[in-house]
Amino acid sequence: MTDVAQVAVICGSRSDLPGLKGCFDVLDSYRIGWEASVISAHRQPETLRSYVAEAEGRGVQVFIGAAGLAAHLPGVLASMTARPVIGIPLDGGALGGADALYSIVQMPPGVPVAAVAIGSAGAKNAGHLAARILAVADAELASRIDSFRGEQAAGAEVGIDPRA
Ligand code: RP5
Repeated sequence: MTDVAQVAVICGSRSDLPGLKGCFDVLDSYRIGWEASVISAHRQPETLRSYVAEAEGRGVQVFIGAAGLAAHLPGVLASMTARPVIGIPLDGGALGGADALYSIVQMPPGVPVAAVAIGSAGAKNAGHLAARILAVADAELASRIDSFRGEQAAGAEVGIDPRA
């Protein structure tokens, strides 16, 4: 794994961290360097702005924002960087994550956020999507993604007995 973080994962609350394990595991599986921070978009907007600028300066290429409830974080991230932003809606309240999903997926035109599924499936897919973005300029990573896809396809194969 590269020591340089290419992906920055930011969540809005410490309580969000357990839901992101799948994202970290997927990034590790592709040997992508990542860093994680807890910064609230609505409680610490200045901290978030400084962090994004510093992260870009260190070489971060893709930002992943994870939040529940009104889930401003991915959209605010997209307002602060021209690099790709992936948003993970977390299931943190009475609306089962639909609130966060709508908030993330309904960004106005010109401020794009790539929304993934609610919860752990989305956390994993955020890692896969970040890998695919980085793989556009990284042939070795692209090859690791191809291997994963091959393994996934093999795992999905079902033996069908034509006589049955
Ligand atoms: C969001 O509100 C966070 O991402 C978290 O999912 C939710 C609750 O935050 P805390 O009350 O734990 O800070 O901003």
